[in-house]
Amino acid sequence: MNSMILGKINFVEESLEKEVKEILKLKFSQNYSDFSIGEWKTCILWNGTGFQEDSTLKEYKGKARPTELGKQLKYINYIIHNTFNHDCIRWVRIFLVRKGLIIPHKDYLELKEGFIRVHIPLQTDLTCLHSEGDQVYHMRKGEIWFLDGNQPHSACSLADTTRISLCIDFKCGIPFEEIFKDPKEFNPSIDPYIIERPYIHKEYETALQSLSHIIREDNFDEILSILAKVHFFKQVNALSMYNWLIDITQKSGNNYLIEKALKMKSFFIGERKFEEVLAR
Ligand code: YCP
Ligand code: CO
Repeated sequence: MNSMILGKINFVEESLEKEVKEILKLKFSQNYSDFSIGEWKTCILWNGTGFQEDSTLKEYKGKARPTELGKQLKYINYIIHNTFNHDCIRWVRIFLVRKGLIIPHKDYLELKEGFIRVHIPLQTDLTCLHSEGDQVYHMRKGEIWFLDGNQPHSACSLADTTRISLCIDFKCGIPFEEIFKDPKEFNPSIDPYIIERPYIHKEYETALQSLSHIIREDNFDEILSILAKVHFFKQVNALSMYNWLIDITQKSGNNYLIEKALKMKSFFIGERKFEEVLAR
């Protein structure tokens, strides 16, 4: 796994709790809803222009500016200013997920080089999981995680917990020490919380393949949702869902669904144009 823990923030519980209440009142953007199933949304706190509506990830020159909503989160801003190297920050966003997930994908396919992406969970519990390739893990509150968006990855909160994560994108091509205000804060010694999963039985996989008898245009999304979740509780790669989906649609004999499955795989892990939105 390329993703790793870079350090930890020791939040003042009371201040964080107050801030989480403020975050839950914010107006979130619908951008990237084609990447998600269930409740998943984002709010832009800092970007290149300071405009709230400037919500499509892109590279730019210069320093990041807080948006109107970003300015309201005083404790988060205090934490960012105290912990990180302001000059290298490009995007600061909140990612919220509840009874939902982000479909396994690669980031930056639509960009030239991408970013160094960091996540810091603000509210979470053990029902909230992340994955990269063959691994599933849980990010604990306050941990500063580097997420390698170039690797296939996914995230979920399948139960009722509202998982709130602070996502900070730094400019590419700098060593991890440099994202911190004080390079000594870089501390890659914390062990990640890895989730062990049971093997997938033959019967289980056969049952998944049998969805070819059930799949239709009107339940495609529900089947997609079943397939995308499997890797969080069975020992398979995050990308297994695409092979299942393509097999299932091929066995169904429905050309429209086959095309849809192929397009989906390509959009999420192959090629994506800037500002392209997947019709779902
Ligand atoms: C991004 N890409 O990298 C978006 C957000 C999923 C995919 C969510 O900013
Ligand atoms: Co991603």
